[in-house]
Amino acid sequence: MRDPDVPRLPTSPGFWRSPLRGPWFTSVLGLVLLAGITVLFVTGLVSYAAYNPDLSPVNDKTPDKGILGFYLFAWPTDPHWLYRLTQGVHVTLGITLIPVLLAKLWSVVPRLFALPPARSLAHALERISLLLLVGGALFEFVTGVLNVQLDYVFPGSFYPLHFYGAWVFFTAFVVHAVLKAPAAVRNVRRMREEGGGVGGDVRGGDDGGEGGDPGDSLVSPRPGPPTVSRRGALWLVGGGSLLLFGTSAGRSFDGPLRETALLTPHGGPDPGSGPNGFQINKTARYAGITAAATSEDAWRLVLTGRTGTVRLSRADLLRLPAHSSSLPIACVEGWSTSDQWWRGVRLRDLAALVGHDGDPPDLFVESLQRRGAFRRAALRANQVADPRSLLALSVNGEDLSPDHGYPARIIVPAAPGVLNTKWVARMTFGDL
Ligand SMILES: Nc1nc2c(c(=O)[nH]1)N[C@H]1C(S)=C(S)[C@@H](COP(=O)(O)O)O[C@H]1N2
Ligand SMILES: [Mo]
Repeated sequence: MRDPDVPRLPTSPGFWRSPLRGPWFTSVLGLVLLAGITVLFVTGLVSYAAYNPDLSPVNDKTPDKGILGFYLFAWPTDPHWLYRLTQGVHVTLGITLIPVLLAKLWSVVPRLFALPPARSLAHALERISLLLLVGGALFEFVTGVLNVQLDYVFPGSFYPLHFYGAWVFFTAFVVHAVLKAPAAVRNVRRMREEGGGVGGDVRGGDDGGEGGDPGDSLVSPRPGPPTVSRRGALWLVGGGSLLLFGTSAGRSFDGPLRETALLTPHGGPDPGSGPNGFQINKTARYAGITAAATSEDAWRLVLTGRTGTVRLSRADLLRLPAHSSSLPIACVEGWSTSDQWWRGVRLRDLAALVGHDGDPPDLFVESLQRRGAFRRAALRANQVADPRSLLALSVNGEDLSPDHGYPARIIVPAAPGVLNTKWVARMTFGDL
């Protein structure tokens, strides 16, 4: 039965009756998000930089980034697990924060409906920034999760959307944090001193520059009976986060731990076991790579550089000095493998074959693959020069499997997986 005293419209403060809502609950969640979203923003910008977008239009996932690319820097090759760490943190933390974000939005939902829409210019500006904040947060989390789970299901590429969205969202986030963080800290402190907080019955509290208007307060003017304590609600949110963390963090590891990643990676192909038994992104079949095209007779690597063009069969490559490096694959989707033992020819040795001795230049790599955004990539000179950077022919002591890029693939330390081109057909050294 509906209580006839309870207003019907969400614009009326009395409509929202949960006794959980209040400055303390909102402040705790807000402070968690302040820390978490800052890390998401930094690791996100870093991820974009790792593509070396200023190197070549081929790598540039957001061609019209303009001044938003001001911070780009040459992506290093050390430590070799760098991208594995930054992107693992980005995706795992993003997934883990989902319950916190939802709880935070729930805790302030009466405010989103509050009337009048604006009491003053300052209030109007604050509410507009709030729209950008809520919209931006939902947009960033939804696009991120969809990309990790389903690959690219957007109208338009994921990269520009997520990148521009991040800047809009983070700008609103900074405005919001500057306005609210001091009050949030005060609230949490005061509640602790007064013994309120988790268990206490909180009515007062600082609304952070709302002018003390009771109609705008987070506390319901006619609270209903509690269905869960404030402590219970925090456990629920924290438990939800823990559950998401526990079912996604394993994607950054091998063996039984990966099996715990129930939510991710997105049901990719089963890599099987053995030397090539580690996570596969796109299969040879998906990429349209046929056995005929990669056969000993058909396949040639075409190297071009200062002194012209050289064509090498796989047997020719096997006669060149072979080197090993232990390197992971680390995908933008957040999953990674532990170090695999790759063996092949150094990129800088291949550069030397076409006239770039000593100081190798940038490199443009093209795959046999005909379609798809990841069939080509540009590598920076520092990546080519690194002695661990290989055109790999084998992994863990066995020839590359078709799905891992047979006859030959790129592997570069610290780089995002997308730069580790599979089924390489052409390598062009020199100014890009
Ligand atoms: N030709 C080609 N190379 C490619 C890709 C691709 O789609 N086509 N995917 C890239 C991406 S996004 C990743 S994460 C790695 C994955 O390598 P793996 O499937 O061997 O684990 O390959 C990279 N190399
Ligand atoms: Mo990837």
